Amino acid sequence: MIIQMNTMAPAMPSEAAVEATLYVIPGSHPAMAVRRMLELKGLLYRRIDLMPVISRGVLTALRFPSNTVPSLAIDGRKLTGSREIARELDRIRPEPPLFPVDPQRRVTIEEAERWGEEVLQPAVRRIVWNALRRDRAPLRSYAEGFRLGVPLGLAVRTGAPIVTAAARMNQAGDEAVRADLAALPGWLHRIDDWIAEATLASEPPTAADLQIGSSLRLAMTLDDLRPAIAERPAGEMAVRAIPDFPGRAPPVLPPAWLEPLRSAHAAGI
Ligand SMILES: N[C@@H](CCC(=O)N[C@@H](CS)C(=O)NCC(=O)O)C(=O)O
Repeated sequence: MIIQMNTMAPAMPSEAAVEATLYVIPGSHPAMAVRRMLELKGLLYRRIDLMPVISRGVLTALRFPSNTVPSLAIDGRKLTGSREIARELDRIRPEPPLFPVDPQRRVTIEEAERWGEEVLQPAVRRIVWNALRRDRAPLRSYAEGFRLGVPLGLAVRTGAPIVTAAARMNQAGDEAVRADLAALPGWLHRIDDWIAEATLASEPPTAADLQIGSSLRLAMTLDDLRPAIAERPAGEMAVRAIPDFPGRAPPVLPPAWLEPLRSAHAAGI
């Protein structure tokens, strides 16, 4: 069995219940962003955990607009994509807002959110799949707390074809990932700048904080990357926005690939 239903408590149980079902896969950073959105808004939902790759067929069969997670069925609508879901959640339950009311500030937040989804999110996904292709053992830690319908040990032992397929589907080849790692110091700098100018790190978090924070949280599950992220404003913002993110992978990426990140970190950049 691949689908497993989990009942999640609402953050604010007094809120009127809205019928919602969220489809996720373990380790999915945009799915974690949407989990936090639902939690912050106190929306009761059912979570269905899917296996990576197989998730695509399930979501297609369920007639979601696309075959990726997060996908959310809510109020009779089927939505796919963290950005679309954020907007629908603000419409259904305006408080606390994921987007500011002030139009100019909204544009700024939406730009940061879009960059988070289009640039940072796929890069972190590629890096993590590339790392898991080198060492599958940490898969178990990412699936902690998920109910996939098969024992976790078995899922990890038999997961090689899924990891290979996911790495291929997400274009997580060595060349792309080395380029992502070379770009990462600049991206972290950019996020720190956004925090300094109060575009990011709002309280409660905006859609941009959750979009970017969830990618940073996933990146920080890699021992290869965490030291260069955790103690800077970007890392602190991410932990505030997304307090819990399961998963931990020991060092596995080639040291030469990490050199740009390590030297930027050592230089305090
Ligand atoms: N950019 C999309 C995410 C789309 C996406 O690629 N999601 C991944 C999980 S992070 C997925 O569904 N992968 C399916 C698979 O690995 O088979 C969003 O923000 O919602």
